[in-house]
Amino acid sequence: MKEQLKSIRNQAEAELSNVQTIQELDNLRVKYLGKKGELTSVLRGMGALSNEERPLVGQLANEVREFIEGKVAQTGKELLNKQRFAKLQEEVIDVTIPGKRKNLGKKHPLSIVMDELKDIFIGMGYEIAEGPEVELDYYNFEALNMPQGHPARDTQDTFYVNDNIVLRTQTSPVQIRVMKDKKPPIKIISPGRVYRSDAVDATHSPIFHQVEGLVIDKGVTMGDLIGTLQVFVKSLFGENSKIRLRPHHFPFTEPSAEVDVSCWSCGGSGCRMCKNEGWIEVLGAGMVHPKVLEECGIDPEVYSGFAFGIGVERTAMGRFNIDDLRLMYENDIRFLKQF
Ligand code: 2NL
Repeated sequence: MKEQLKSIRNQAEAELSNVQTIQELDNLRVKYLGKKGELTSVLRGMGALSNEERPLVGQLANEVREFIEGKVAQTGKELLNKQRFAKLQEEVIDVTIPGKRKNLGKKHPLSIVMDELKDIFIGMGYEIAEGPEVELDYYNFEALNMPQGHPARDTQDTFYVNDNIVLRTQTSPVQIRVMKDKKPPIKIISPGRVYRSDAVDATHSPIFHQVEGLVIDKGVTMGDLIGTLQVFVKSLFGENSKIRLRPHHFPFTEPSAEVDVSCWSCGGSGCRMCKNEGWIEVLGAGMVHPKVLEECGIDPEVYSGFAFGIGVERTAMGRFNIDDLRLMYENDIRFLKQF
């Protein structure tokens, strides 16, 4: 029996030293130490031993058991360590590798100016009105006192979808729709994209942006228009800015004016920015033509109003000193990053 125990011990030691996985280890533990294991079955035979031999064999059996238990525990620890180490190796992170830089976009200069314009007029109590970019000829021209064959139509090279439908050449049709829809008082701006069949160059694009404004109420005068434009220009170009109105003609306003702002670069003394004029044209405006009011169901004997149109591209080019309109539409991040 002593020989048997010793051979169990040696066999267990040999097998345990080859163990690769926790599962294998567990199988060996059961094989040697379990209730039906090899050691137990040897101990079962101890009854047949003499009284002298029994304690000796018992002691040896205990030693072998303790030896195997120790080996199992130690092998278990080693396996666990090995596993952990392998996992750590797998998960190694090289903190010295350069990171991937996120390419953050920037607000487009047109959006910056568009948002500023909206903020200024919202601050003065205006509401924002929107409408279709594909518009009926009626709203884009007829209702604005430009009937078929009117010479002013020629200055707005239009994209026609068919005889009755155009891409809007200004955002005025939005205002026509509001006037037909609601009773005065009306105080709105209509920001948005407009279209003209122009060839592309440094100052022209077939797509551009406008913010038009419209105020209709009893007793609205040219003085209200001028005061509004003064507040607007000071907010956008600075407290010291002044405006100058030059008589002009639009079919949809009477009287009409082109509006200049004192040069934001030199303050009016003359420089490159204003081509030595001291003034820069920023918008057109006027008192809404009685025919336009009438066409929209508003009695010109009771109500009056003013309207104005601001070119967003032109304003942004002035504000940011951009000399070529095409830069606005090329989406070059090196351009966009500058604002
Ligand atoms: C420009 C400046 C302007 C208007 C737009 C307008 C709108 C209605 C009635 C009357 Cl519904 N007027 N808008 C007025 C004056 C100027 O735009 O340079 N346009 C060609």
